[in-house]
Amino acid sequence: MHITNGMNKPITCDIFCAVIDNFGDIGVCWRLAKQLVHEHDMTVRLWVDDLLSFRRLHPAISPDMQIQHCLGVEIRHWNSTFLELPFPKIEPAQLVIEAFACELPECYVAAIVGQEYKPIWVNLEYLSAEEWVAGCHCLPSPNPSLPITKYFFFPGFTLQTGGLLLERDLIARRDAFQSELHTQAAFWRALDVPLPKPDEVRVSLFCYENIALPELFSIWAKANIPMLCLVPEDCVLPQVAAFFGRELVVAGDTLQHGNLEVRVLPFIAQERYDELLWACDLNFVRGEDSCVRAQWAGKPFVWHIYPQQDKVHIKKLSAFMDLYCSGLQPDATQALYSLWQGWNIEHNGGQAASTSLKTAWDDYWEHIALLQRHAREWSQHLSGNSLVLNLLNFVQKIDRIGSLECKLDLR
Ligand code: TRH
Repeated sequence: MHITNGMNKPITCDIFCAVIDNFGDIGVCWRLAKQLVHEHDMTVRLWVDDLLSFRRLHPAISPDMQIQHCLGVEIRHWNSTFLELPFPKIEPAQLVIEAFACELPECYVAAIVGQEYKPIWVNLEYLSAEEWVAGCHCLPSPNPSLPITKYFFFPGFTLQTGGLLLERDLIARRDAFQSELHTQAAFWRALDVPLPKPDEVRVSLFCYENIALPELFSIWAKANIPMLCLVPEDCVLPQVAAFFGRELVVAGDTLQHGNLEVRVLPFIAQERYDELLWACDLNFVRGEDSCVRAQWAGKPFVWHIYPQQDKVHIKKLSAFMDLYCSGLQPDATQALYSLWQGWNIEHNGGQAASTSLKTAWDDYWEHIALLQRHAREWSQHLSGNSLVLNLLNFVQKIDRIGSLECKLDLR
């Protein structure tokens, strides 16, 4: 029988994050940790195996420290195998979050099992708009050999899922930023980027290497309006350099071709990246976390999906486009599909796009006012479904139900 600790609301939490690649895993875990501390007064330990990636999102992180404290969160360097340090003997927290099915240390699991009052153990899953998610959200997974159960918790876009990470004050901060020209001006000045010209289109571009990128740049170079494209320093820079016939580009560089100006930005701290998304007319984003943040920005965006094995991502992309476009006018929907499919062409199972990228871009831009309105309404629509509130409600529910957990629908 699962014995829980009869808590009203958990007070302590351990979050485990193994960074597979890039920044999405730690990006999500860091947001979650901060929200639990700042909005729910919890004591959070965040176990991360890659402090160098973490430091790019939050420059105050020191990559060499086993234990450090940042913005109220205790950060532990986990799995530092090169130092051959064993996992410390600690008492598990009341709420244990394993991010994206990373494997918890054996001795930590043994410590969970050894507790008289067992923690609630949740596996926080990747985000997907696919329908099956609603059926799996909150399902228990009893351990085959140990007297402990973990629960699947799926973020998502509908009320049948766990919702999305959204800080309590984010929408208000976004609205203030977007309505205050002097705040935006200060933001651009701090990035050493000139203020927007009246007729200019300002785009942020965060993507994986993408075979469609040179073509998109050519289209923008021939556009009849000035296009300013801001590219954060990351893996796409060699492609940017190649387009401009350069060996190398680095943060601070400005490159011009026709009506396209590209400015390379440094990789900025996570909070500032939100502001970049709020300040641009259009955002190209990727993976998971930047895609969610682009939705909170209430601005039109184009998603470069993270490629997965067995082409799972193709269904994921379609499921999201279907959901996002429900309620959007058919012409604008078609324009969005064409551009997103063109942008994800190499991940699209080899399927050729039905329209050229040039036509897709022109159609998209023709509908930009509608897409802008839709983006705003979409962010409003999503904002009532907070992942952290759902998670804490769920944890309290399990705790109340206790031993009946395996038989009940806990959603
Ligand atoms: O970096 P990503 O591609 O990350 C992930 C991981 O690859 C992960 O393994 C995979 O499963 C997932 O994608 C789907 O993209 P993502 O998720 O958008 O994360 C980027 C993070 O970096 C996000 O928190 C925003 C942040 N960021 C900054 O803080 N500053 C910046 O300048 C930029 C461009 C991004």
